[in-house]
Amino acid sequence: MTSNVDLGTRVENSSLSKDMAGQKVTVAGWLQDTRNLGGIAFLLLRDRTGIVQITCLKKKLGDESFAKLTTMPRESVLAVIGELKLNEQVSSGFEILPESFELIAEAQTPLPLGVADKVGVELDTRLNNRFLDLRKPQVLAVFKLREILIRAMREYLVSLRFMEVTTSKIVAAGAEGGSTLFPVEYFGKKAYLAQSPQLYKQMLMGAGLDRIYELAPAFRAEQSDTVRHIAEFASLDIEMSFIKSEEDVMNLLQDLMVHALEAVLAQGTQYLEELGVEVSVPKTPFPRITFTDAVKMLVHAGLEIQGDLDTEAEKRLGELMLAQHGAEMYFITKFPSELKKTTFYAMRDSSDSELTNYFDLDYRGEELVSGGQREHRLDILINQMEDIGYVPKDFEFYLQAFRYGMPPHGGFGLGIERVLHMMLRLPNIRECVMFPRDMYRVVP
Ligand code: AMO
Repeated sequence: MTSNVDLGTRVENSSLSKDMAGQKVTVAGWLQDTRNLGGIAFLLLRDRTGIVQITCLKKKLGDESFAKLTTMPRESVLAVIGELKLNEQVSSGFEILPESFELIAEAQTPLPLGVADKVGVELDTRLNNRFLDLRKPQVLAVFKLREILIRAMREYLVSLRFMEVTTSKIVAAGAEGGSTLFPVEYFGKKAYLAQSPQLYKQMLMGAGLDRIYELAPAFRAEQSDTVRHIAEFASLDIEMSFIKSEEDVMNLLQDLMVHALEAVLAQGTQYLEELGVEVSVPKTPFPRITFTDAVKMLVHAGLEIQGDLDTEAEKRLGELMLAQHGAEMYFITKFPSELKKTTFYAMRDSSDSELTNYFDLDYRGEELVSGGQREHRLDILINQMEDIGYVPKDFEFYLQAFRYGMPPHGGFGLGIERVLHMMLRLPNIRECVMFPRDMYRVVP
């Protein structure tokens, strides 16, 4: 009874319904499970949209076909043509009775990773077998939500007439400090993978593009192995001109976050349920706390703070902001100049040069975004570079853009995986990348 099934007529599992009772349908997917009771067997066939039950009757199929269908290894690819029949005992209310089928690709045994099994598996094993891991609905859910989040962010920026740009990821100079640069052999010259599009997005303000955004990979040779750092992340970068202060950037950012989370709630219910997480949309305006006040709050809570906030301090601040302000998302503003030294492009506060017009956006104790107002006055920018020992000549391609009319501007860089990490309360940021890169992993 095996036949060549016409896959062109295939219906996705989520498109099947009780209304189709009596119709002949073609379905195809991966064999998740087989339960053989002798004269009758139940197969679960999964595609990206869901699972359908295939009920095989030995009497109807004949011994040979029945044996073939019911002994296929799990996760093999199978196509079935059969009648959709109502059956109240099945959770969907229907099943398919096969008339013909085709084993398209048999899976080898044993599987390196169970797809349907509920047993916990180490993240490393899952990542080593990511193509199988991604067959699990709860893993796919993360990437469905990632897609919804990104689409909503794009939509929002486009609605405000931001133009999408793509800048080069092979660069001659780093913008975010030398310690996390990946060197690249570039036709006998020294080059690096871009840590961020920082210098280019500013140059585009000099080009008069006014409002731009880019969603692209950013590369950081992070030496520390943590649950919130990866070596390649998706960075949503924006830059806007003619701002009065960093407040304009923060206002845009908070509205962007609200729009994105609203979209996740509206379009992603099924995936949030799959993951068992609840997401709430924060109210605007997000609380703003200066860096200095954040330190005071933490010291009051018994922490010792020297210099920047470390992971523990950030986490604690997240708890305090939730307890005292009911806020999951909040801005930390006016970062001290001392802490933003390598950020030579950050504008200093006009009334206190010890402070910058720079902020972070944190979500329950993890940094999602940093940004601020840039220094657009060339002489001050060069001074700030020289202060940290940078040679302005190395950045001439960038500085040129400031010589012929550079408007005041600002922007931010947002880590997409950081948003997902916190929003979905996942234990490790690597769960939010299909094929993550870190100190120890470059395959698959
Ligand atoms: P910054 O270096 O703070 O700022 O990076 C911006 C945001 O990028 C994300 N991020 C990371 N995510 C995962 N793994 C990493 N290793 C990693 N490193 C950074 C974080 C962070 O908040 N040019 C500035 C932005 C700007 O001012 O426009 C910049 O890159 O979410």
